[in-house]
Amino acid sequence: MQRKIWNPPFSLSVLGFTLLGITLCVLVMSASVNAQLPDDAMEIVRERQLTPDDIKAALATYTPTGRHDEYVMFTSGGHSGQVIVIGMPSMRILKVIAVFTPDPWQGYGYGVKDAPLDASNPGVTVDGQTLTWADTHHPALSETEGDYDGQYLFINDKANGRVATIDLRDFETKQIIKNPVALNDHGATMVTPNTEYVIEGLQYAMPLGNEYAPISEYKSKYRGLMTFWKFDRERGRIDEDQSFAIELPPYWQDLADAGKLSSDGWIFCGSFNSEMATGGVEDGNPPFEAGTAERDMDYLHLINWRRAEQAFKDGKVEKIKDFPVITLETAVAEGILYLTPEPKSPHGVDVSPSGNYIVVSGKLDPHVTVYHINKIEKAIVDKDYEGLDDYGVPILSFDAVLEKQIEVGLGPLHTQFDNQGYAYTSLFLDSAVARWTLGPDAKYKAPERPWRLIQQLPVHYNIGHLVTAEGDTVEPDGKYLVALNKWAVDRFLNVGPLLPQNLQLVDISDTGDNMGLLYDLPLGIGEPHYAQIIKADKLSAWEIYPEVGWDSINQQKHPKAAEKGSIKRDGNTVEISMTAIRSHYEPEIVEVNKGDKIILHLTSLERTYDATHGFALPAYNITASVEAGETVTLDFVADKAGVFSFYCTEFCSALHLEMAGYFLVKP
Ligand code: K7E
Ligand code: CUA
Repeated sequence: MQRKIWNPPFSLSVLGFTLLGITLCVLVMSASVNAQLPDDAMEIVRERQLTPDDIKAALATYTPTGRHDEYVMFTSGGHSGQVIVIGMPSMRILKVIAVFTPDPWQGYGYGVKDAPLDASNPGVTVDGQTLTWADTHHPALSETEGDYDGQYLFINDKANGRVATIDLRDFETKQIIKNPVALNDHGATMVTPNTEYVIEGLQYAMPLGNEYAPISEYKSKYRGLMTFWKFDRERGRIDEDQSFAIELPPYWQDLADAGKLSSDGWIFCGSFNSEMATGGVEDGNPPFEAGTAERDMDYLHLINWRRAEQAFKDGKVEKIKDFPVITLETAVAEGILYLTPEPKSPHGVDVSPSGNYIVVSGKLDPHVTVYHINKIEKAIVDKDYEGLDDYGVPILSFDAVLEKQIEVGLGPLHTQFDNQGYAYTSLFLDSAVARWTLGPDAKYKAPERPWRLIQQLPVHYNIGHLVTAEGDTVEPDGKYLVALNKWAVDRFLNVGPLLPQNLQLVDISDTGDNMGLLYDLPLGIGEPHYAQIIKADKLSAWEIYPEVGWDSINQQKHPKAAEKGSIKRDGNTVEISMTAIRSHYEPEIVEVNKGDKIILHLTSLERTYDATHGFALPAYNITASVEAGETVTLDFVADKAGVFSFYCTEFCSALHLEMAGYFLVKP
């Protein structure tokens, strides 16, 4: 698995470098730079032992200072609980968005009132326990007519069954909600084509509503769940009051995808424990890994979300923990839920850009299995069932809905698409990306050789998800693919036994078997699972907040914003309006009594791009960030007597160190 460095013997080496020189000239000329490759550049090539492919990759990704990237990738931060924003093709990290985990730099989770991580938020303090981390898996960009619109990003917390909303006007988290019925999730988040709903699927079946039931009552008491969170675009919030869930059999529902165009209205969701294994290796039972893999087939779930929405609106729901849930019985009676077999321990399910093909990967099957939406819909109309499952759910006959099975390699997990009629499947066991051709599809010119494996590109190593540019939309861009590899092994310098993930940028612009590696990005902050790549010009984030006194949590003028400093006392409550501008706060001296309740509104008067101030109050565990124009409110009790020097944490000006004050608390 060692990367071969191109290091030929001397005579060959001369020839090699001549060839290399020619390659470089061609490359340089194609960039319409009218220059010979300078000697010192050749010197670098020799010294660093670069191959022609290395040089091509370097030229394809190197981004000179001030030049901006063409694409932006949002990748989950895994158990860091954050989202990482990466420019492409440079693969430079632009930002880490704090989502479920406190972040001092962004002043997120350290005292700002009403921020999503405020302990009073029921999405954060659950049953008295404040959660300070998450296992983020699947980011989803908001869509309009099936295409990314650049407005919002959603991401789930697998560990605790939560969903967060990020506003892409300022790249800040606005909302965290806890699913009241489900403990965990996984097949989430993803959106319906107009972001009507953000979908969240439960992973490990449980007694719904977090009740207790012994494992011996698994079949009768444990259930799966899919939740439909209604998105209110105007407010930029998930509207919990318009949301509902569907009860599912306890099959460990896994990845899901929303139908689009021809399959709009459907949700497809895989599952991997149709055996309903209950583990117990300590009692001599097969462990879950064996118990869940006994049958040759599991069930792909087909959920008609428009019918589900209608049933919810008609009140055909039961309340669990006050949350409306469509029961399994209703789901069957209303034609909301169907199953169809899918091969052994499936993982990913992905809908092609036209909506016609639904691609499923069985982790223990070297094939991808492709279904056609027309066949699925026909089988439903014809009631072409091979039976009912234990819960009365119709199982569509596999032969009736199957379009094709293509052998792509070992351990297929996830599939993405481009604009040339290719599909790309990650091969975990083979450590490779498989490129294969889709069948005839109205959307693209029919491939000359449909349903063929075209290339397996080795990646390093143990790839999980892969993502192509706008690959989840009705209009993928092709061009780039990123392999999100779980293991890095020998790719980087040794940093101890806990290694970074390796995100590898792949060039997929060429047709045929010409995919090539361009860049390795080590990410040493949790395990990214999935990502979304959007054309950078679809994003239009603010440079500064729209006006001075902006409440970025609610995206409106802050009711307590003030452009002058003031201190007002009312009994034991001290309300302070503080301003910040280079390089002072006003007021600078605040004197209160021990036990006073402090409400501090901090407003940045700045109107300059990138003029950020911070506010650190030691011993009180408070740190805030105020970007140009922003007002934040800090709310705390002055329960420690003493002299506390507060100061600005951003090096905002030459006299930044002078941007300080005293918070005096009289005993
Ligand atoms: Cu395959 Cu959580 Cu999307 Cu990870 S899941 S790889
Ligand atoms: Cu404001 Cu440093």
